[in-house]
Amino acid sequence: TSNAEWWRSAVVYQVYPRSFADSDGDGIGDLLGIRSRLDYLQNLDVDVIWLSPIYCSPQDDNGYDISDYEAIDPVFGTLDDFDNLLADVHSRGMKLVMDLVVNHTSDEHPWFVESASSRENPKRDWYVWRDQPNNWESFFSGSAWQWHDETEQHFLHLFSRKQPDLNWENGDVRQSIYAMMRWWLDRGVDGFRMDVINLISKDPGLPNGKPIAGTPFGDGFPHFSYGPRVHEYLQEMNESVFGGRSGTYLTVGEMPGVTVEQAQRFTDPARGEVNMVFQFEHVGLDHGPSGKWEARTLDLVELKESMAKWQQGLGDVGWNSLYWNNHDQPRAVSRFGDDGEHREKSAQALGAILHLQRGTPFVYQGEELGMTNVHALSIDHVSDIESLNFYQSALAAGTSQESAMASIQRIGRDNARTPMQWGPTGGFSDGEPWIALNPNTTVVNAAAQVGVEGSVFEFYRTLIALRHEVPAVVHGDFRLVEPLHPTLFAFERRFSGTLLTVAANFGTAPLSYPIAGEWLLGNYEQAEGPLRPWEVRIYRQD
Ligand code: ISL
Repeated sequence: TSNAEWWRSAVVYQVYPRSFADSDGDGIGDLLGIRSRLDYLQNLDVDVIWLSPIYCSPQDDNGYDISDYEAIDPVFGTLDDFDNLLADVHSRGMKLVMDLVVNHTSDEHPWFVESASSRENPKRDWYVWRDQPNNWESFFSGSAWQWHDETEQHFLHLFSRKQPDLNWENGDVRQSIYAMMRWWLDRGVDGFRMDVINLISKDPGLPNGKPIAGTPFGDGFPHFSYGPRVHEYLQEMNESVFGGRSGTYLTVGEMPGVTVEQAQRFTDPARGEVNMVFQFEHVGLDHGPSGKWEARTLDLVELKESMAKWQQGLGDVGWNSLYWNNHDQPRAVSRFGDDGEHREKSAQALGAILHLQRGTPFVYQGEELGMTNVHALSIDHVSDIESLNFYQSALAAGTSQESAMASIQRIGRDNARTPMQWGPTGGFSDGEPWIALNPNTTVVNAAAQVGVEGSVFEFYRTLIALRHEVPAVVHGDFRLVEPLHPTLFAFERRFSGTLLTVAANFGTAPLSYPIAGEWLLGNYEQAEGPLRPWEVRIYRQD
C-alpha cells in the first residue's frame, strides 16, 4: 500500500452522533461527547472515524435532511467544537470523514426556500419540479412527489417530503456542492461518505416505472439508480474537489442496488471516482419479494456466495468496503448471529469473518460490544421516519398492527439507533435519552468489556490489530472453501508466501474442519477438536 492509499489498510468506525455520547444532559449525543470518548476509540485502534451528519438540520431524518452544509446543528455543538474534535482526532493519529448528503437537501435549506418561492426564481431549476408527477414511490412510503400549493407544481423527493432532490443536471448546483466540499477539506477533514450517491443522476425524461403489484406506484429505481451522467458527475466532483491537493482522502459512495460490474467502474482507481462503495446485496438477502418489511429466511450458502462474489469481483480492479450493519440496518449479531445464548461467540465469529476479508472494514458503534436489536414495545416507541411512514401505509393497506410492528422490530432502523451502552446503567447521558436505551445495557456494555479478556470488544481489538500487522489480511486474495456447506463459513487468503485460513461454525452442532498451520486467533481458549458453537479459528502458514 502506498501512503496515498492508506485507506486500504484502515479500519473505519462509524459514529452516529445523536446516540454516541451526550455531554450536556439534553438526551442527544454531541461533539463534546464524542471528544470525551476518543480514548475508547484509540484503544480499539481504529484509524478513521466517520461521523453521520452533524450539520444544521430540522432533524426530520436525523440529520440526513440538511438546511446548512457549513454549520453545525446546535444540538451537536458549534464549529469551534468541531475544530477541537478534529484537532484531537488528528493528534491521536486518527482521521475523520464527514457524511455528505447531496442527493437532496432539507426543504428548509435556503436553496429550496428560494426555489419554492416562485417559478421564475433563479434557483427554481435547482430542484426537480414538474406539472405532472410520475408514478415513482418514495423510499419512505407513498409517492415520491409532493404538490406545492403556492407555485402549483410537484417536486421530487425520493426520501421524505422534507428531503427534496437536488437537480444535478444544473451546473450551478454541482459547483456549489463542490465548493462546499472544498470548504470542509480546507478545515482539515479526511474524506467523505457519500449518501445515496448513485441516485444523483436521473433519467431526464423521468419515465414511469413498471407498476408495483398491489400499489398505485411504479418502480422508478431503474430510472434513477444508475443514471446516464452518474460517472460523469463523480469524475467531475473528484477533479474539482480533490484535484491538485497534496493530501490524500477516503471516499466511499453509499449505493443501494449497485451491481458488482457497476462497482468495478465506480472504484477503478484509473477512473477517478470513489475509493469504494457500500453495496447492499448481503443486507438484502433476508428481504422478501416486496422489500425489507417482508421477512425471508437468511440462507448461509447464499450469504457466502454473495460475499465471495464481491471479494472476487473487486479483486483485481477496485476495492470493497466491508460492513455488517450501520445506522439503517438491524444489529449484526441479531440478524446474522445468535443474540441469545451465543451472543458473544457469534458476535466474535461475525467480526472475524468480516475483518479477515479483503477490503476496508467499517465498525458501527456498539457492534464491537455485541449490542443487539431492541424490541420497540409499541408504535409510540418508534422514532425513525422510515418505520413510522411504513406503519401508516401498511395499516392503510390492511396489514395488522401486530404484523407491522413485527416487521419494525425485526428490521426497523431504530434497532441501530439506541444509545451506546457505556456502562450497566447506560452512561450515554445524564438526562432522558432521546430514544430509550436497550435494557440489556445492564450486561452488554463497554465497562464490562474493555480490558476484559474474552470480551467481544477485546476480540475486535485483536482483529483490528491483526489487519495492521499482517499484510495478507489487507492484500491477500480470497478463496471461499466448502461453498455449499450449510453451517461452515470458511475461506483462505494468500499473499506472498503467507496463507491465512479462517473457519467459523455458524451453528451450534460440533463441526469438524481440520486446518493446517499455526493457530493465530480464535474465540475459544484452545483450538482443539471440532468447531464448537459459533467458534471461529484463524490459522497461518508461511
Ligand atoms: O434504510 C434503508 C434500508 O431500508 C435504505 O432504504 C436507506 O434509506 C438507503 O440506504 C439510503 O440511506 C441513506 O440515505 C437516507 C437516510 O435516511 C439514511 O439514513 C442514509 O443512510 C436519506 O438520506
